[in-house]
This record gives sequence, structure tokens and C-alpha cells, in this order.
Amino acid sequence: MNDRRDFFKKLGILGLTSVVTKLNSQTISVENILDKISENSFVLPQLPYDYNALEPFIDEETMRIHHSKHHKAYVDKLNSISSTKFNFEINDQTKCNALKLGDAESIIIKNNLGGHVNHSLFWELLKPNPKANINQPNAKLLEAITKQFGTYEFFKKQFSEIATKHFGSGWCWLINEHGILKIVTTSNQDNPYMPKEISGYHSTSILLALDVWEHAYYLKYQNKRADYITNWWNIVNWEKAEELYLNSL
Ligand code: MN3
Repeated sequence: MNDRRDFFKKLGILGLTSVVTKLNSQTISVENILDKISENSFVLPQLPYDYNALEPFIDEETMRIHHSKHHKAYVDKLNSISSTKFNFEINDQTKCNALKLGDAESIIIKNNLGGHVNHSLFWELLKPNPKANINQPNAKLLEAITKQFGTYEFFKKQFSEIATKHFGSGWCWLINEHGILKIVTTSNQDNPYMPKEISGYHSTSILLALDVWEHAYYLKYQNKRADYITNWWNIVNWEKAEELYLNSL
């Protein structure tokens, strides 16, 4: 009996170990995502899928323009600004929390740095789902969402409403702020990594990122932002969100 219990205990430990190893080998924390883009100069990250891979939910043309024109423009602009103008080390380029706004140029840096960081996160948090299979959060994040919002469906409804109602260009986020999950929006290219005085929130743990600028959906959805958001749920990369959540604990 004891042998048997030991055996199952060992199996349990082995099972756990393999999960942990697997997670570790796959883990891309926020810092890692940002590290990938923080080399000697600002680099446009490659998409982890083809431009047409998110069809039918986001069309190929939108993805191509969004990545190769809009995101690239933020990167090019950052690279055109002398590093002496940055009020933080160039190697810390992604540390939005070090931003200090003093003059017009620092606002340009904020806007383009935000654009670069936000889109880098956005791409990573999308994944193809051509067959429109059911797509919902993984275990731990689902548990946390349920605890915070009651049900996943209610969370989805709330997130969609807040994102739809955000006035003008901006982003909708799920953040972990000191153990409390919050749905928040920021305007333009601001994000919750930035100091509270800038974005209204400060969290180092973004779990979901949704671009609600018209350039993210207008070609396919025109003015129907709500339809874009409804479809976006099909292509949320919940594995990535789960990693970001586990890293935020
Ligand atoms: Mn965008």
C-alpha cells in the first residue's frame, strides 16, 4: 500500500516536474518579449505567423499594413531620434516606466515607444484559429478570471463593452495590478507600463492587449468596432496570456 502510494506520489512529482520544465522552456515573460526587441537599436519583430493566418477574423491586408507600415513607422521614428534625447539608457528602451515627459520631443518618444511595445505585445497575443474552434483561457488564468469577474462570459462581455466604448484611438488591456485583475483602457499609444501620471494606471503585468485604433480593423469592419472585437476573441493567444499571468504572480 505504501509502495503504491509512493509510486503515485513519485508519478505526481514527475508529472509536475515535466509541466514546470515545459513551462520554463516555453516561457516568454513580458521582459523576454521586450528583450527580444531591445537589441542595439529598435527592431521591428517578425510576426510569429503569416499575414493571412488570422483570416477570417483579421484580414491579410490589414495585418500587412498594420505590421509593415504602422508598427514599422514607430520603430523607424524611434531609430531616427538621437539616443541622447532618451531620458533613459538605450538598452532600457522598453522600460516605459522610466519615461519622463518634459518637452515635445519626449512626447514623440512616448508615443512611438508605446506604439512599438504595444504592437509587439499585440502580435504575440494573437494566434491563428482558421476553423473557429472554441477559444478560451487556460486553467490558471481562467480560474483567476472566474474569481475576479464571476464567469468567463461576464468577463468577456465587460471587456468587449469597455473596449467598444473607449473613445477614439487607444488600447484595451487586462492587467494584473497587485493580484487584482482589471480591465482598463489607455488612449493613443499609452500603456499601463507607463507611469500612472501618463496612462492612469501602473502595472508591470499586462495579460491581454487589444488595439482599438481604426487602423486595426477599418478595412474589414469599417466603423463596426464591436464586430472586430467579437471576432478578436477567436484569435486570442490564451497560451501566451497564461504565461504572462503565471509570470505576474
Ligand atoms: Mn495598431
